[in-house]
Amino acid sequence: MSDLIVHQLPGAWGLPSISPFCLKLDLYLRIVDIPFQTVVDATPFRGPKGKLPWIEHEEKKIGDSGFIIEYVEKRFGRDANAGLSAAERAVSLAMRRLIEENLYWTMVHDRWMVEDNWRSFRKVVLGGVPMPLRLVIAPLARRGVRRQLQGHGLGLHTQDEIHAIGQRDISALADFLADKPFLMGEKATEIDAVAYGLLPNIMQVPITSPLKDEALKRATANALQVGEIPRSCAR
Ligand SMILES: N[C@@H](CCC(=O)N[C@@H](CS)C(=O)NCC(=O)O)C(=O)O
Repeated sequence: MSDLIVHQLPGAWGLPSISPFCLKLDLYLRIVDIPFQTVVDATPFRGPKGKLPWIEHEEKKIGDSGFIIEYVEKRFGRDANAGLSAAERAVSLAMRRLIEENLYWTMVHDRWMVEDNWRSFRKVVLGGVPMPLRLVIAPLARRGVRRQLQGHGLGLHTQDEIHAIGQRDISALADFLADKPFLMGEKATEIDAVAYGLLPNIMQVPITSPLKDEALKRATANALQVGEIPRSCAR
């Protein structure tokens, strides 16, 4: 049994985790073939950064999927980006920022701020919190997310503007992928874990969203298909 323990948010809708960052780490560890155990946390508060995912390994607790991947690379001597040139690594990093620092927040807006979506999503995201505590936590958590969205800047835009921003990101990703099997070419690299942590969390979620519509529209044209990376990385 592996001594690498990954704490993550629960799964739903056929996904191992409803958190893009948790799903990213899950996929990354499969790409570099490192065994791990998962522990499902109902809330992110226990982690060293107060967010999920986080890991426990050899007495260490590490938060943030990016730092965890750096740690894993050093500790296990694996690098999913090994075959990439410096320029390709730079492109991959820029793409990662687009997905994690921008597109991610448009998804957060859709789940937490769009009234109809929130009504169904809150039962899933807070599903591990017992009643009646969940009723108390739900509006507080939502207020916290609203503040994060405003601090980011995205939350200052109208809903239509936010959707247009997210759709442009999805379209850019689909254009970049084009007819390649993976984003950087023939092999899965870190950026595939990043992208396929987030995209199924948009496409496979039973909510109404122009982001989902855009992703599904583009998915028919190329490999942006739900489950493509998990299948090809399955241990
Ligand atoms: N930069 C972090 C982001 C992690 C993150 O935002 N996780 C979300 C779940 S998708 C979370 O725990 N949010 C709780 C909060 O912000 O209070 C990473 O790469 O791990």
